[in-house]
Amino acid sequence: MRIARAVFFLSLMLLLTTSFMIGADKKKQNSSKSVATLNGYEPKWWKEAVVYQVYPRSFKDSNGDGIGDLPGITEKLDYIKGIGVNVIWLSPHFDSPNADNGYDIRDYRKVMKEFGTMEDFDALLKGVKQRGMRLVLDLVVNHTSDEHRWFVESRKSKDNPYRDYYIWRGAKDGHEPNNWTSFFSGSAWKLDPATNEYYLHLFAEKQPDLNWDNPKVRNEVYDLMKFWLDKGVDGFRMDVIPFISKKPGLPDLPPEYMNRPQYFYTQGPHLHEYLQEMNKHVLSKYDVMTVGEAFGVTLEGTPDLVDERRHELDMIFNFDVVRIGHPGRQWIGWKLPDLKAIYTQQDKALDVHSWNTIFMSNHDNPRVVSAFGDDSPEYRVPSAKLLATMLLTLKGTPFIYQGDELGMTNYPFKSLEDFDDIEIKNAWKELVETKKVTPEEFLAQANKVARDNSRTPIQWDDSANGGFTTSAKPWLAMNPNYREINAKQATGDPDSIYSYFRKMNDLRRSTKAFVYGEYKDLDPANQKVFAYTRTLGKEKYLVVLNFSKDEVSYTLPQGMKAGVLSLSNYSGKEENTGALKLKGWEARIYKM
Ligand code: TEU
Ligand code: CA
Repeated sequence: MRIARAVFFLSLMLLLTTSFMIGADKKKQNSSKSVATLNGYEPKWWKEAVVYQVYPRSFKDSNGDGIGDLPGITEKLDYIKGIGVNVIWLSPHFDSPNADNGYDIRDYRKVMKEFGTMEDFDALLKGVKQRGMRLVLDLVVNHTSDEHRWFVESRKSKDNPYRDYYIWRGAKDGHEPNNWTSFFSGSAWKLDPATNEYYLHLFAEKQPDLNWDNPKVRNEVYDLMKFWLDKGVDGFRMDVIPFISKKPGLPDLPPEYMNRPQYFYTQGPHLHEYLQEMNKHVLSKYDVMTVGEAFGVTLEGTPDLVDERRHELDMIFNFDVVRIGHPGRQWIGWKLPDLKAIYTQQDKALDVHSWNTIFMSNHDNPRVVSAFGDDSPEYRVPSAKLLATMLLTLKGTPFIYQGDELGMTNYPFKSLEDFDDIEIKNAWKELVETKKVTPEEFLAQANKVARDNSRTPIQWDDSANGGFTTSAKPWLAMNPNYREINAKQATGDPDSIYSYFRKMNDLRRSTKAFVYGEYKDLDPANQKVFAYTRTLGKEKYLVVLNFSKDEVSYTLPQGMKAGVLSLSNYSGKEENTGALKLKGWEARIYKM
């Protein structure tokens, strides 16, 4: 008995010491862990990913009500996979009264009824995973819908337990508490009759801003994030996340910010503290990716959000490129050297501890081929392929917006009735109804910059309403060019933009230099040609893009020779020399 007990204790001791030693060993390994880096970067799946943004309302209608829905997306997952992408970012699919197409959320744990049910969501997630892809959701937590339960309570009385979930102020000298403006026209304050106080809304009146200084609000957000992460989603795109912390005392916008208030709204003192808290409580516990929509964040301010040692976000969307042609409301156009300069500045501003995104379009901006390429019948296809080449070879995680793989174009808007978007409708009231701008001028501008340009439904085939819906009336009119430009044509044509995206993605997937390689602009001042190299160790690629419809003879600088042609958007012969004859909108990739 005694011996048995002694043996038992001895073996227990032995077990404890060995497991302690294993533990100690593990710790040691961790502290001195040296991950093999690539060009100094720590490899991560989300750095190597290519993301495809789905705007559910416009993707595919499965039940004939004219509105895209989740089963519609599930039905088309092979189409998405066929582009060669491996992450899907889903624009908001949560319960919403749709004042701003789902960016006004009524219930974060419910699926928008027009889009389907939670079972439909689970089926979508399962389908994404089965195909080896990942799903990222849109986290819209700077504001909620005014129909959210929290706001319904909050507005009831000054002593309601939810009052402090939002930002309420009394009038100042008989008017709004300060001069802040809403991005959707007018004041950012709305007087609420129930308590005779104003609430803050940086976007629509139906989008009251949450009060992030209230720890209860922050915990609610962390809980809802966990709800979706525990279902197995792979991260979040975070809507206007730098606006969550407001400047104490809510001071007036200084005059120099009146036309660019986003640069003021991002200056709240607790932004980084809240993001680090979110990381600690939620994100650090999952292997997920985060991308912050950083409207109003400068390049200098970017590392503070994305430097991996700070544990805030993985990457952000910087607006410099997407807004180069329309920094304000007006379309002013853009010049190639300025576009190149932005990429160089971004590369310089971020070191190996930070990561960038590359995107040129989304649901808030015009179509990529209309804004950056040439959407005329002659050059639409080559220029869309050239843009795909650039998007997938610059340094940063690329984001493709739905329909860009088909070369979908801006919409020919003819009257106010053609629009759905609250931003443009409010702008019409502000500018046309007050006679500041004529209807003709307004429409000419809207045709260039309006958000609805990119929100028209996906053109699936050449049948009625492009096969998007069996309803006679899609929620937003189809672009009439669906008879020529559609997925049925594109998926069956080896020379289509869609097929080119797939080839380009195949090349990128097998070429780490396009992900981690050093970036160098060879010829920053050239007005027509964008030529750059991506170098990772001995692997070096040259990308040459002719951003014009003119034929260009381009001599590579410093006696450089092009190398072996890897991919081109024209079926031309290889020119392994230092002098290249480029056709209009020709794009070439060489292995050097
Ligand atoms: O966008 C905010 C934003 O930064 C702008 O692009 C905005 O859309 C507008 O054009 C400014 O003039 C995000 C969403 O992407 C957008 O769809 C929402 O409307 C907005 O936030 C509010 O949630
Ligand atoms: Ca539907």
